[in-house]
Amino acid sequence: MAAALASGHLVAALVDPFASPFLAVGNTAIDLTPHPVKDFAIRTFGEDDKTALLAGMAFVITATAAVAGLLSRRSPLPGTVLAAGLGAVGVAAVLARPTLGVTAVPAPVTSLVVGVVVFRWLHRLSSVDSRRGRPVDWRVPGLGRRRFLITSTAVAAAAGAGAVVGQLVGGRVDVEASRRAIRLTPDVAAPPIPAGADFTGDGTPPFITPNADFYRVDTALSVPRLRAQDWRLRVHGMVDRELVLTYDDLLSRPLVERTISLCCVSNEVGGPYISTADFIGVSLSDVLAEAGVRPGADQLATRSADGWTCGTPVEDIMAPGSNALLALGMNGEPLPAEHGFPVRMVVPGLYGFVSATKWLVDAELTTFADFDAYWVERDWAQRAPIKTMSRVDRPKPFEQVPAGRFVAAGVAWAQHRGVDRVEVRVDGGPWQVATLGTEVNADTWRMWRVELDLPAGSHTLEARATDRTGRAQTPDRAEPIPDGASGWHTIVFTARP
Ligand SMILES: Nc1nc2c(c(=O)[nH]1)N[C@H]1C(S)=C(S)[C@@H](COP(=O)(O)O)O[C@H]1N2
Ligand SMILES: [Mo]
Repeated sequence: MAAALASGHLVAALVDPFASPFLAVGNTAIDLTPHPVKDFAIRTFGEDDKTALLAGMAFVITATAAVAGLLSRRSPLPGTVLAAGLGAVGVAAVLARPTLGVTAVPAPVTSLVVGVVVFRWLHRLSSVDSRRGRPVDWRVPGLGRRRFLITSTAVAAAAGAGAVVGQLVGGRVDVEASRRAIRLTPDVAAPPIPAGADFTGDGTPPFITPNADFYRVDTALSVPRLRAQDWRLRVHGMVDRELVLTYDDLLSRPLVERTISLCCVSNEVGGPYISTADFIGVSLSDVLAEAGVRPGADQLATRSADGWTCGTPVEDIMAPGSNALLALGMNGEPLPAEHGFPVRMVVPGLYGFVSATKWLVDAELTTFADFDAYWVERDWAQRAPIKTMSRVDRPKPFEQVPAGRFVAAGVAWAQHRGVDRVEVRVDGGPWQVATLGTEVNADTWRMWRVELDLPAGSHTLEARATDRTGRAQTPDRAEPIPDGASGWHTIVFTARP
């Protein structure tokens, strides 16, 4: 099994790293996973969900191989059938990947052939003592046993080396060199974050999330590796003229910088999947206007280099002041690879799954009637504006705090509408208006703090936000699926005398 997987990985490195049967099977597993299981994985493993999947696959493959070996003590047939069967699964997975064509097939076919041939070879070595022409007697140490053990160890070592070489060769596209060569100087810089925009001393996150801490959510088992100089974006479909844009084309346009909070629809009430950055990019509505959007096109369907798809309402992009960007950078540097280098979309006010395509390579103007994007096919909503929401960061659930004067703090967001008010109440008492951090713009989160006077004992704290349209955050609890969680974040904690 090791030889099969490693040889396929190595050949894939030469054709397309995503053609590695191990990765292709993993990526197909992600796409086929029923959403309750996917939700469970995100909740349980958080951003380590991909490591968990790879470890699980390695375990299943090792266990299957061990069972096949035991079943093959007499005849090589069971192991041969298994090696061919798993090889066929690899071929099927590669053919099912949306971005891989027939040119990728040599990788899983190599795995299949190497798996079968190596298994039969080792099986013969283990069962026939070639010098004496009779079966190896495993109870007696001797040449036959030694030859088998040495050969199989050598095969395992060669497989390990092959996998490492494949990993190195597959990663030869030097994304970091491409990133380092780029300088992004916005023509219109974002205003500096004013003093008093966050309350980090009271427990809120810093206003700008450092790139390394920015939440990450995507279906990519291995991050697509594209160089800026190779990148192209095709804008087509219901347009007057098709466009093909290069990275340099984008750099020659006005670059704007804008502070925007991005958040994920799978965030539970009180969850961590929201972050804020200074995004640098070009106006997406200008690009679409240049292509000429035909009447009736209500959806911009975008696709990433690894075949993920997203559908965004055209009206949200074209509305004056939409601030929709083809983003090239965040927080002063080119996008990190895991956040979509070279180019991603950012549309303030919409959850990421309907707006924030990373590793963007294709944009087609179409209609909602004609095309369902990746998550829509999996029962999530076609349209998903961000719901007005607030989160309590201090106190933490079940925290023990001193009784008396206590400062509770957190964040609220209602991107594109703006946060107007946050209120907090303790033990179902009167709502108390919180002090808001200095507003940065309507597309970002807003921090809040409130001074409480707490008697000793157990308490329940609730928070609710109201946006600039006057709509208060609903107390009605909803699950993230299909269009975002709702309800008040409620914290139970204790004040110690
Ligand atoms: N190519 C691609 N882009 C994607 C996704 C994805 O799975 N693949 N996930 C989307 C979702 S669900 C969210 S919430 C945002 C998250 O962006 P981030 O990882 O930079 O925070 O990216 C969006 N863009
Ligand atoms: Mo998301």
